[in-house]
Amino acid sequence: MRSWPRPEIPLLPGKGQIPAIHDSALGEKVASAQPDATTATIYVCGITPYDAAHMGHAATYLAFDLLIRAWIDAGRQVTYAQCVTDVDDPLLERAEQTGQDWRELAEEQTEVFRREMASLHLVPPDHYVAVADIAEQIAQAGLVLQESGWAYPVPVDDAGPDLYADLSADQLFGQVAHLDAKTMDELFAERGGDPDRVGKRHRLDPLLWRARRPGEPWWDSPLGQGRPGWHIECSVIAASRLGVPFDIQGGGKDLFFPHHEMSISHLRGLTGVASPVGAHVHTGVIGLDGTKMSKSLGNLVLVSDLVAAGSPPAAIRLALISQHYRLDRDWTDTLLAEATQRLAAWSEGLAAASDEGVDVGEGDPQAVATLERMRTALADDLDSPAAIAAVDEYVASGPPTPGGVALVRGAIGGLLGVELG
Ligand code: 5CA
Ligand code: ZN
Repeated sequence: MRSWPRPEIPLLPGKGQIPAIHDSALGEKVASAQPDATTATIYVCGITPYDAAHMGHAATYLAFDLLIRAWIDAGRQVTYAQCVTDVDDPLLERAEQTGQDWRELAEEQTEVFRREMASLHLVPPDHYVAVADIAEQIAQAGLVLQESGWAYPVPVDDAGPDLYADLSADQLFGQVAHLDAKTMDELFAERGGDPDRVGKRHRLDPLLWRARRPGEPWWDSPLGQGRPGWHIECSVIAASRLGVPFDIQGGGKDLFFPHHEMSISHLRGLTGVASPVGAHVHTGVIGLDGTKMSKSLGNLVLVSDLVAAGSPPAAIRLALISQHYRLDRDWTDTLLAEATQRLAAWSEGLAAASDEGVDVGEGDPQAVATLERMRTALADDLDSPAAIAAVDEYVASGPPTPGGVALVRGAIGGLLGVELG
């Protein structure tokens, strides 16, 4: 489906490094892309579009945007895929409650999200894929899993059957989250699973295909009429748009179990590749007054509301990246006020008027050093606070040269995605 417009990304002199990134499955930093490849590939779990994007969503997508920008700066071609989970219980329930057609609700909220992502200057995915558009392809994948003994039917009265993955087929299951059986069971129940469904072989086995039920959306498919389960959508989109192995599987921390554990397991079943993902990357949780910001709780600060209230998107962006992406942290007015102040200081200190015709960076070793510090910081698990500190110091160090201004403005725009006024 349609993505959003691509922001302009200034090209910088020299070359950045491929970032090391914290792999949450290994618990250590690894190279975020293959050393000898020309491309880098990333799958980031997309939104379930039943409400506008909040600061938690924005922070998560911004983290991966920093990585993509660092890859581009390192000279890589990037292929980026993201889903839209437009066929899912919470969305269907919301549509039911409000009497809105579920497709209309999904399209409306996806459009709000596109606008927000564009206003925050996020690089758009090359493959932006709605589940409703690939339901049949997902069923086909379910059939492949069933034929190879990785999935089994569970009968349904007056319909069906449903199809479930058989996790016992996957010898490597559990290696993303490394959780004990009790915790897996609890998290599975908490996060959309159905441990008590009668007829399953194991409580954790996840749904792949749900047979048509009255009043629910359905598609014709090789598995009969029905709709896709959750985790398999991400496996199918990643495998078909990126191929395996791909470099990064990304999302918020709340997705590491069961979602990423399950979708990687499905990928193994579909492709036979033991390690279909280079690194699992998870972002910290954004909260409000100490509680996770979430659509289901309703404690939201929306990007669109802040922009409507007059906050420049660049300040929102700078506020969200002023802390490290893996930190659980609160969104606060103070954070935004500090970023607004910083943006003003940068814009004033790096006024662009006189940079025309100047060789970028020439005669300003401090600006060149600032760019290198920013690159080094971002190459170390996307340390955006350290990259921002490097700019702060440059701006505070006195009147810069015109060439230095051009270089540092370019670095701020290209690496941090912040455009100065
Ligand atoms: N559609 C699924 C993924 S396939 C989904 O989780 N959708 S979502 O709309 O609930 O979340 C979209 C992304 O935002 C996910 O990566 C999720 O982990 C992340 N996210 C949601 N809430 C927060 C939060 N409070 N802080 C940080 N990230 C969050
Ligand atoms: Zn996902």
